[in-house]
Amino acid sequence: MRAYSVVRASHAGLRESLARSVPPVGVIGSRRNRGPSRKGFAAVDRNLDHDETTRRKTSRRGAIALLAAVAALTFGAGSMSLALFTDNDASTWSFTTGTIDITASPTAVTAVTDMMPGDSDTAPLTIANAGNAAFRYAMSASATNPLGAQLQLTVRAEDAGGGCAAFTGAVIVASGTPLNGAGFGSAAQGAQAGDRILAAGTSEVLCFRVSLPLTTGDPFQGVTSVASFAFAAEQTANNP
Ligand SMILES: [Ca+2]
Repeated sequence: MRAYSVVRASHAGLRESLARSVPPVGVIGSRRNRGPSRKGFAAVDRNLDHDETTRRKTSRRGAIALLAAVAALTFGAGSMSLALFTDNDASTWSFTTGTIDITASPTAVTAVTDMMPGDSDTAPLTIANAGNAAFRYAMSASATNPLGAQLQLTVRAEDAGGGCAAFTGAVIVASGTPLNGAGFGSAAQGAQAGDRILAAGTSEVLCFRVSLPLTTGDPFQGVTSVASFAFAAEQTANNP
């Protein structure tokens, strides 16, 4: 029995070694090709074959399970790379242009009637910057005939105390200037002498005085002329 045990142990060791190496199925049968077995070992070999088959099946199942696990890990690694934390962000940038908007009020000064040589009439005009950027502006006056060449214009800044009643503000258009063609500054692009600057949202009062000289003769009795005052504004930004 001792010899049998040694042989059995040897067979078992060989089977285990073969099982670990997972040889091709055809190799299993090669055990019988290693030489004639002892007849007394036939039953034992059958049992060993059964054990070996069971062990190999278990080993193959383990190998398959191992391969499946590796595949799962590989696939899982791919999935994990798709699930990495990411983030995105964006910014917007809006552009809105400024506005140049000049207003003169009133839009129509109360008409003057029954004017006689030597008379004059004074009215305030409020010039406002209704835009959102600073501007400089100029004014030009025109008057239809027949009185266009007779009427004279004086423009002053408002009185120190406000308004035009005293008509003592700084002279903008000198007394005695023919109304038709009078003005200050220049509508030409850029800063010219006489241009006036108004910051956004501010306004100023200009005092306009129109006079009919005493030298006006009879041909001008009972006639009417209309004067227009044009205000032209331009941006000061990037416009020296
Ligand atoms: Ca100008």
